[in-house]
This record gives sequence, C-alpha cells and structure tokens, in this order.
Amino acid sequence: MRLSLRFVLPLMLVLAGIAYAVAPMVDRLTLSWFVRDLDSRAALVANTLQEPLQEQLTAGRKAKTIEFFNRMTRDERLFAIGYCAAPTGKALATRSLPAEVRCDELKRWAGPSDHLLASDQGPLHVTVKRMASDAAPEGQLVLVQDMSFITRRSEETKQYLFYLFMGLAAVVSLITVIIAQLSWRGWVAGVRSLLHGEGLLRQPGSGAAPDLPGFKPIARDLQRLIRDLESDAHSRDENQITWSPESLRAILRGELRGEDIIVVSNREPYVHQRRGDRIEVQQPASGLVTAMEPIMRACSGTWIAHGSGSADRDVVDKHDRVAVPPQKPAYQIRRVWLSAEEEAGYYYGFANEGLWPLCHIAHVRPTFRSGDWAQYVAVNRKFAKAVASEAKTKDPIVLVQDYHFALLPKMIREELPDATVIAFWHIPWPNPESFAICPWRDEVLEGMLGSSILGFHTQSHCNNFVDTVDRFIEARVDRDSFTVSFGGRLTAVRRYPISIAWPPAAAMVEKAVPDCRSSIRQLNDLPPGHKLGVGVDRLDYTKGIVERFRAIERLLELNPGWIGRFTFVQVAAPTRAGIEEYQQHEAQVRAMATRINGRFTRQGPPPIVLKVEHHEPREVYEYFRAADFCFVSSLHDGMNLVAKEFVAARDDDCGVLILSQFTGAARELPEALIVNPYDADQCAAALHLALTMPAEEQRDRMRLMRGLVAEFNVFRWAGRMLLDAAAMRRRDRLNVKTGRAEA
Ligand code: ADQ
Repeated sequence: MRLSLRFVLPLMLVLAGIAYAVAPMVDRLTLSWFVRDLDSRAALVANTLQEPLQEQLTAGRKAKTIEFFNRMTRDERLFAIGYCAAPTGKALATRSLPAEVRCDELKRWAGPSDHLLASDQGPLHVTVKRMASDAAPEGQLVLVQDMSFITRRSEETKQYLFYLFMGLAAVVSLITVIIAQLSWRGWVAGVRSLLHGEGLLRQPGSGAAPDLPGFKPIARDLQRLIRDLESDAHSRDENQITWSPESLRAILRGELRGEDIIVVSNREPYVHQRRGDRIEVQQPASGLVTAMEPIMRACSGTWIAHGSGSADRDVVDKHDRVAVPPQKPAYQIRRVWLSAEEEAGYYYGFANEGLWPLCHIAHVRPTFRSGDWAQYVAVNRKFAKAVASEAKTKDPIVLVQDYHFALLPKMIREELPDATVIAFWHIPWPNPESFAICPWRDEVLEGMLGSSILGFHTQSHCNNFVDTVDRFIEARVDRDSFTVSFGGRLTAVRRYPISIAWPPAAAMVEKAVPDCRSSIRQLNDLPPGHKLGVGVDRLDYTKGIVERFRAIERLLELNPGWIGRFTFVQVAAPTRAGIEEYQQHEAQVRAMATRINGRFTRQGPPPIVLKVEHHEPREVYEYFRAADFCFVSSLHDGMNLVAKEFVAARDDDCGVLILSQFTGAARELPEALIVNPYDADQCAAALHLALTMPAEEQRDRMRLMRGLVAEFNVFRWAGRMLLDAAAMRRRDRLNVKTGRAEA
C-alpha cells in the first residue's frame, strides 16, 4: 500500500502538470478550428443573403432591409449584420452592430487573420464580403458573429482534458502498481529459490519448485559467493580490529547482543583448596584455562566445570555457583560434582589414558576400557543436563572445551536443539589410521558432529578430522567449504590457533627484568651472570622433558666449556598423578636429572634444577624474564602456550626461544630456533646457539615474535569463533524466516 501511494501520487502530479502545460496549446488549436468554421459560415450566409439583399437595395427599401437583417440575427450566433454602400457614410445595419465596425474602416477586417473583435459584449468575429452584380451597385456586407460559445467550449475542453489526464493517470498507476507488485513478488521468490538452490520458475498453481538442474550450479556459485563475501568481510574486519577485552566485549554487545554464553570444560579456572582452617584459591596450570579466563571476564557468562577443589563445596551457593575472580567477580562458575568412580573412569580413564595418547603421537599406547567409556558417557550426559539447567534462553551459545567432552555437543543438541555449539579440541587430531584404534570411534565422531562449529589449532588437524569422518561414518564432506553434513545438520570445521592475553597482565611484568634475573639466580644458588635456560610444563610425557634433558647432556658432551657456567631450570607442574604412565614418567625425569647432574657437576651449580611443584603465573613469568632462553621440546602439542608466554614476558626484546617443530606454535613463530626434539645433536647445537646469540639478533627475532603474538592474541581467537557463530546464527534465522532448514 505504501509502495502504491509512493508511486501513484508523483505520477498523478506529473500527469496533472502535463495537462496544465498542454491546455493552452489545445485551446489555440480549437480556436483556429472554430474561426475557420465561422469563416465558412459567414461565406455561406453572405451567399444566401446576396440575392434578397440586392432586391431590397435595388428597390430602395432601407427599412425593409434593416428588418430583414434583424430577422437574420435571431440566430443566436449571428450577432449583427450591416451593409456599407460606400466607404464613407453610415452602414445600413442592425442595432447590435458594434461601434468599432465603421464603413470607412472596413479594411481593418479584410485580412485572413484579422477577424476578431473584443467588445463589451464579449469576443466577436467580423467578416466583410464584397457584394457586386450587374443589377445592383457594389457594396460591402458585414457579418458579425458571436464567439462567446467558443470561450465556453474552450473552458469545457480544458475541463475534459484535465479529467482525461487524471483518469489516464489513475489507470496507468493502477496497471503499473499491479505489474510492479507481481514482478517484485516473482523476483523475490526467484532470488529466494535461487539462493536455496531451486529453480527460478514454479509450476503454475502447484506451488512446488520444479527441479531445474541447470540452475543449481548458479545457485551454488551464488551461495558460495555470499559465503566468500561474508568471510572476506570478516577477515577485513578482523584485521582492522585491535583485539583486546574491549573489542571482544564490543563484539559480544554488537554482533551477539546479550546472547547467553556458556563455557564447559573439565578444569575449573579457580579451585578452592582447604589449608588447615583457611581456604586458598588456586589457578590451575592449564593452557585451556589460560585461554578462556580472559574471555569469560569479558563476556560475563557462566562457566560449567568439575568442582575438584577440597573446599569447592564450601563456597558455592544453593545452585552450586560461585562468582569469580574472587577479588573482582565478573562471571559465575557452576560446579558439577563427580564421584571418585566417575572421575576415575571419565577423566583418568577414557580421556587421559585413552583419548590423550590416541591424539598425541608420543609413543605411549592408549588404553581403552568399557567401564571407563560408560563413565565417560554418563559424565558427558551430566554436563549436558547442567548446560540445559544453566541456559537462560532456548538458543544459548555453548563453548565446549576439549577432549573430555567429545559426546557433549550431540547431547546438548538433544536438550537444546536451537543452541549454537562451538566445540574446541585443544589437542592434535591424529590421522584416520591412528584414530581407528578407538573402539568407540563412531560414537566419538558422531558426538563431535553435534557441534555447529568445530575448532582445531592447525589446518592439518582439521584435515585429519575431516579425513577421519570421511573414512568411517556416513556423512557428506565438502572440502571446499570444510563442512560436514551429518544427520541433517551442518558442522563447520575451522582452524582457530589459540593464543594468550595481550598485553600480559601488568602484575606479570611489573618486576624489572634485571631484578628478575638476580632474584631467580639467588633463589637457585646461581652466581650473577650465570647462564640460565628454563622449561615450564605440566609433567606430561608429551612435553618431551626427557628429550630436553638428553639435549642438555649432549650440549655438555659436545661443549664441556658450559659445564658449571650454565644451568637449566625445569619448572614442572604435577599432573594426572593417578595414572601409572605419569608416575613412571615423573620417576624417569627425576632419575635423568640426577644422573646428568651427577655426571657434569664438578664444583659449582648443577646443569639441571628440577622443580616439581605448583607455581603461580607470576612466578612462572619471573622465570621467563630471568632466563637467557626457553626450551619447548614437545613431542606433539596442539599449540603450546608456554612458547607464547615466554615471548610475551620479554618486553626487553631479549631471550631466545627454542621450539619443537611438532607444536602448533612452530607454524606461527618461525623466528624461534625450530628443532626436532628427537634429534639430540640438533637440539644441542640450538642450545649452544641460544647461549651465544648476539643481543642484536635476539632483539630482531624477539620483536617479530612479539608482533605476531600481540596481533594474534587470545581475544582474536575467541572473537573469530564468536563472529563465526554470530554469522551462522544470522544465516540460520534467515533460513527459518524463508522456510528453509539447513541440510
Ligand atoms: P597444555 O597441554 O596444558 O594445554 P600449554 O598450552 O603449554 O599446554 O599450556 C600450559 C599452561 O599452563 C600455560 O599457561 C603455562 O604457563 C601453565 N603452566 C605450565 N606448566 C606450569 C607450571 N609448572 N607451573 C605453573 N603453570 C604452568 C593444552 C594443549 C596445548 C594447547 C592448550 C591450549 O595441550 O597444546 O596450547 O591446551 O589450547
């Protein structure tokens, strides 16, 4: 309706304007037609009058002549008649003859276009006809005709013309609006069906789209183009954003406008521990926690995790929630309680003795037990129920973290079909042959494919996952868009390299580098100026600590000059101590450190200091700032955040990073000294190079690495996932509106 008014009103105005402009032209035209009629009428009247008039004149009957003229002028259009016998003298005429028409001025009316006389009685038409015959003297007959009827008709013509144009405008508008409406609907329907991959045309009356295979490639191209444009826009936007908690908050406000955000992980970001009659709060050593914590602070959502601390139950409310961080609460932890059997089967068993070694190529055999699997399924179900009870809307965004919850995406979807589930796998994904070892291979894959978006650190992990799905389950894999269609749902498999907060918290770097150097050396009984290397890890066999010690041993073998002049401090956080493999690994690491120290300690400091105990992040940063180099020698690692933390800690642009080629981080930090941890000689050479590298080269390498970590920080990691989730939700809502579900 609004469209019609918007179109019809201007059209009416335009046509009224045209009518107004055209009317005078039409007036002139009709006037000339009427004047021509009057001329010929005058000629006819003159011819008719000639004979009787001449008879009267010849008979000299002037009174009779005037009476004759009066009779003739009863015709309403013949206004007056006169006769001039000579150019001088008075005319023999009816009384109505206008005073302007005089016998001595008859020439004035003689021309072809000089017939009009504007008199007090209105417009008049004057015709002068010469009358001559053999029987009568020559004279001039004057016929004056009334033209007021022409004016009347001209007014009527203008009126008709106006009504005609208005009518025309109405008809034209109506037809145009009908055609426009029809073609708009048709066009919209056409584009809609084209976007949906259907044909443009519909069978008349059927409502069903015909199958027009010819159109499908166009539709696919168009869909792909839209996707490309969207992702282009994203990457453009992404590059323009300076990623920080504020920009992440702006995305949450702008793109996700107060959407309900829930994180699920096994490890909680804050653990409450009882120490005598005091309760202490600890932050666990975990890459996942390091990454997610700043995001939760930014978005104030709910973090669901296993309540594992000895005082965790003492601090929660009746809904098992506690606000954190303790000093400045910004979000809620919802704690889920697990029994000892559940924890043994789900966490130690299936997750850490099964999936962890399965996904890492670290030469430790995975162990799969059906009892562990049953607990894994039950605990995943328990967390799915917790998600459903914490959800404030029917379509929250749920960020599922890591290999502890492979089944959770599918289970969440059963509870909340409209949720957007983003699952992130923090560890590597192996090739299909390795993964095939898992007896519940298909269930794990199907569980993960409940995700809307499934993230890995590197493209090769994405490739491995898609290859595994393609090999083992009935799903449609699209390698162009990297999506998997399974059970009527689409999962996008994406690379999101994780990172750390940038800039690091002020508290981490407030102690000056020279102060850190001296205090750490004092703490470990090392002389000032003593060369120092550090390793910071969970005491996990994937971190390559044994290989690291072997490389140090090799360095001292090859370059004995370093004996007594260099010490390596390994800060190792105890982890998964309930698993035999980890107990053996710890024993092996301890024995190796003792053996190497025994072999190379003459006088002075030992080559290796092993600290198997928990350290707070501030203490870890102090070690990073005190060291000449940091050695990351993982045998296989999804990303490895320690490498990025070392770079972030070095705001003095000094220090060397030695980095295993088998970490995700090696792809992002090529300025590190990249090594194969299995190659002891190569690692020893890298250690020597690090100990002797000129400050200038250290600075050049460190600046490049700091630039990368600053730009690709953890806010970008989370922001990209959330932007993708927001785009996906917009697309889903559009599909619902247009009546089409994602296939
Ligand atoms: P992790 O295997 O735990 O993470 P990593 O990424 O290096 O490995 O993160 C460890 C975190 O714990 C770091 O923040 C580090 O500072 C801290 N940490 C390590 N040892 C510590 C110690 N001794 N004392 C105190 N803190 C310590 C998993 C994957 C990685 C992936 C992350 C994030 O295995 O590949 O990078 O998740 O996705």
